[in-house]
Amino acid sequence: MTLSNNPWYCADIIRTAKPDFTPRVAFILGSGLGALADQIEDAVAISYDKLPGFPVSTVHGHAGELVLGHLAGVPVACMKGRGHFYEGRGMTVMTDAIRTFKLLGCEFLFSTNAAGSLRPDVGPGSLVALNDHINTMPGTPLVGLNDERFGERFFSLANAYDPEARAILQAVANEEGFALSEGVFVSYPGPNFETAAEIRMMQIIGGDVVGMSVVPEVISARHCGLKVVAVSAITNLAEGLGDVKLSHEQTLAAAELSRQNFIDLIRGFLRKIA
Ligand code: R1P
Repeated sequence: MTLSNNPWYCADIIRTAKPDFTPRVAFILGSGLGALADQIEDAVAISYDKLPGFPVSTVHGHAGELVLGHLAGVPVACMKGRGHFYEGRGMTVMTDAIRTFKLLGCEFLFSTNAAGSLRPDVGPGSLVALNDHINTMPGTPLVGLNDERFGERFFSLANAYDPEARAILQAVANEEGFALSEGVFVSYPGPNFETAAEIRMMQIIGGDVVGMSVVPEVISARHCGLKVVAVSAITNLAEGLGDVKLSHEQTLAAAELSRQNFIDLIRGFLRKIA
């Protein structure tokens, strides 16, 4: 078993593509949420196939491009699309990308995703700031040799979703005049959607939203000391709670419902940390 040097290689490629640029926030844009990247100023885009370890996408709605530039005055690195456990690269699917952001000097990982709601009162079009997670995926990305260059073998996930950043998000939503729920994310391996019985279990164990991403990158980010912020765009009530037939097309279409609030929330967050 060997340790990956991909993050150093990718960091060099990125520094060459955009010299004298230190991103402060690394974004991961989930299904149907890529439009935010179109607002980045002085943008330089790099295809994931030029960045070893970055997950070339096999999922519609995940462009597979890293965009570097400024958003609301803050230097950002923005992944238009992510890799998922179910695409076959295991729980480490996002680890090299996250570590590249650490090497580049990022302070925050801002993870976004399209998710199902476990709460009938939080419907499609809602945004939920994540405050914790329950991992039902098989394992974690840190199984195997520990890479001491990034973090310690054993580490805490207490307050993994940065409380100060969540307070900033609430302040922005308040100012913008929309509701921002907070909740616990349940990770599901996918690619099939959850059964109604699994959804009932997730409600019982304390989940608020469910999706097939987020947790691999969040665990990798906390291991190397990045602050984590995460927001789910609710695209549907989870199986058994609503009438909509679940499909990826439905996910992509319903992600549009929260588009403006999503963009306003993120721009407002960046303005407040600038
Ligand atoms: C299902 O439509 C897909 O959308 C979500 C689910 O996790 C799944 O991959 O994608 P993101 O989590 O990448 O937003």
